[in-house]
Amino acid sequence: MLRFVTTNEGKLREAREYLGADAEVRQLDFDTTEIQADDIAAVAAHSARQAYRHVDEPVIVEDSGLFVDALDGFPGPYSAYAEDTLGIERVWKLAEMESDRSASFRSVIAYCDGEDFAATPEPVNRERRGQDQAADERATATTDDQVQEGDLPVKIFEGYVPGELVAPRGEGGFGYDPIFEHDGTTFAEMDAAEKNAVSHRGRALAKFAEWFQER
Ligand code: ITT
Ligand code: NA
Repeated sequence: MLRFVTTNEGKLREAREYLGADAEVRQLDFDTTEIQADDIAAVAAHSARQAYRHVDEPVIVEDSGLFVDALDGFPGPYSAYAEDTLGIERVWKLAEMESDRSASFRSVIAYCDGEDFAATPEPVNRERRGQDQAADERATATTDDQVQEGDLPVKIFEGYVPGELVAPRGEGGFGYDPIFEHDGTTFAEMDAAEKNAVSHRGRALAKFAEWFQER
């Protein structure tokens, strides 16, 4: 059993869709103090430690964000705040003024169960789900497989998906999905399985699931 610390139903639905067969995922609606940082991995790791200390059971935290290239990565780590304050229509309006509307979603899953992962062998033969392996590797090069010294160890899994901002289309998904287009389709026009096959969260979940099964 695995606790997914989140207040976001959309994230939970996608994690269950993905991990359903491998692990029972239970929501832990525990409000961790989300530290303000430029690095979503640091935010996720901090929350995972805090949640693990609170429940004393294996936990995952997922921190994610939308990064708009022409806006120097805004809203990035402030994506939830920008969604609440501006709303996705106005984030789209900001991007609409730019000629380059490329953007990406990034996801970081932080796992903590109080144990040290140093002795755990890395999985070999990674099965790739979704395309764009190069982009995936670019994204993982930064923060993959961190083990923090001197604090509760946290294992980090990262996922990335490139796309483009567009005027809102589609009814599915959550958050910024209606304005994020990947290969001609917005995330809000995909069902959960289709989105997981290509999304930032799906990629991070794929890495996590592969590692977690070995455990
Ligand atoms: P928890 O922290 O409780 O898990 P949250 O919604 O606050 O939930 P984050 O702090 O990670 O999550 O903020 C992520 C923001 O990015 C939030 O506004 C989401 O709606 C948005 N977001 C993340 N993944 C997304 C996705 O797959 N599709 C659309 N929007 C997404
Ligand atoms: Na949050």
